[in-house]
Amino acid sequence: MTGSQGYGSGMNGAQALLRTMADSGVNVCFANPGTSEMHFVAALDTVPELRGVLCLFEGVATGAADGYGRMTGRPAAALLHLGPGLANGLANLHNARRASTPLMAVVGDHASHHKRYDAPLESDIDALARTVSRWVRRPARTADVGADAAAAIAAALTPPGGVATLILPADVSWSEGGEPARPAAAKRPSPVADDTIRQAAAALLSGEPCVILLGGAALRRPGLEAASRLAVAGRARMLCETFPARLERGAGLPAADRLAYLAEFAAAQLAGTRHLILAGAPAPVSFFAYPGLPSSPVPDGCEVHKLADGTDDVAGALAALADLVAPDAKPTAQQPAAQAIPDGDLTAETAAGVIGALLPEGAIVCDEANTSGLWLPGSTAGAPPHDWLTLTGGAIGQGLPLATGAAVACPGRPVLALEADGSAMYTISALWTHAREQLDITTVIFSNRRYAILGMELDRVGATSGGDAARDLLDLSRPGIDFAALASGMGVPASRAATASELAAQLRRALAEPGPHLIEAAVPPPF
Ligand SMILES: Cc1ncc(C[n+]2csc(CCOP(=O)(O)OP(=O)(O)O)c2C)c(N)n1
Repeated sequence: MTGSQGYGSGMNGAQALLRTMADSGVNVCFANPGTSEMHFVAALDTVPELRGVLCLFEGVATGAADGYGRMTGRPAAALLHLGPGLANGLANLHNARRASTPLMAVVGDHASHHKRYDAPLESDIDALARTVSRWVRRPARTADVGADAAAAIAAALTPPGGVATLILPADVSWSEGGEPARPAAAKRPSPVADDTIRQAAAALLSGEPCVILLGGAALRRPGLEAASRLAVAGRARMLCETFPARLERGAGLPAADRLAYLAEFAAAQLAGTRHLILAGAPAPVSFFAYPGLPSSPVPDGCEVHKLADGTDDVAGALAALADLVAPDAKPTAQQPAAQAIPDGDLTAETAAGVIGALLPEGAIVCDEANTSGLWLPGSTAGAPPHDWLTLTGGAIGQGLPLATGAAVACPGRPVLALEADGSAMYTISALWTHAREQLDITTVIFSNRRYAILGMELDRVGATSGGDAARDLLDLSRPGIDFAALASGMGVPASRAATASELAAQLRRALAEPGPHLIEAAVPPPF
């Protein structure tokens, strides 16, 4: 049989699926299973190369698979229970889609003959899956499961990467006749046409103000260094997309400022630009519409050139462009900057100072600090080299799950989850998985007891009549949330810091000890 590896008979659909996944390099499954996935669960014992990681909410499983995919470039699986399980996982699948993360969602469904009875968990799984997936398939026969799984993994890996969803009917899973399949070849990024590179070169040589906007794969060292050559030669300023999936930064790497979240600030960063060259980033747009403000921060009269998108070899295109217009330029490197540990009151700014001073080499930072994160880019710029992962799709509740997946992906590296309190509460049960798997994750909760950003947005959208009732809906102080108690209740050692020096002492200790920790940093809202 095509694709069969000669395992012979005696395998059910689930066993063929797991065998295919492991053979195709899917080695981790973040799971929250139910009855329809029991054969998948049972098959884990027959395929030891596939590690199951239990998550207590589907949004944790999907966010963890996102973090894993961002750090390895390979898909993890998220195992979800029918439509409601998928629905619980959708927000973080949305973030994964925005991050272009390779990810395989496996959603169990009722047995084919059971569907027409409209049992309580019956729903339109395919429709839900399509909102976030680039590929959706439900094998109709057990013999197809292996080949469909291999196709799903290839689809997830097709540049720039995305979510592929395999919907697995219970009877297809439990029936005998499964056929494992060989890995299907995934496409590679395409080389950028010479003409496109020449057009970008002409813009850079025009003498008019140019900005090169970097995103996706351009934010790793080779892309950053090629873009830096353009900047050094005075051909363009380099900027980074607002919410990168994974940005390599710190001492020894070229520094790229991120385009601001607030449209007015982004417009100021782009003011006067005549050529905006997109290298792995989409054209920038304002996160929201505001009365009287434009949706795009790109100035009038600025020409937008697409050098490369996520399907292209963006680093190769940047290097070719640099060879054309900046042949002798060498990339710059951010100098190490030793930070003094700040003293006194704990604020978002002093907390950022502490984190900048103590950030260990090779750290993976999962940044969902929201308004408390304003000072982090500055305070960590000269820290030892690290990766910075952000909230790509704006759906909060991502940081703790993302850290879970990053830590599973990179067991030798320290992971720092920098979390705003409101966002942390969406997927707080991720802490239980941090403890269960003994992941080396230090979580810092910026406990400002508000939805602070929404207080600002209330004014910015012109909802000025907002009074006490409106402000009350953005308040998290009644009752105050005791994050240290929540964490220790889930097996994560925790503490609370009320001053900058307490934060420094607790962070030092947490980073020095293996395994998970949580520090609740009591900070006032920045505005
Ligand atoms: C899934 C999802 N639900 C709701 C929102 C709307 N929202 C945006 S920011 C925010 C509150 C953020 O508060 P917190 O995480 O505490 O950060 P802070 O603004 O205080 O820094 C909410 C509810 C969202 N972005 N995503």
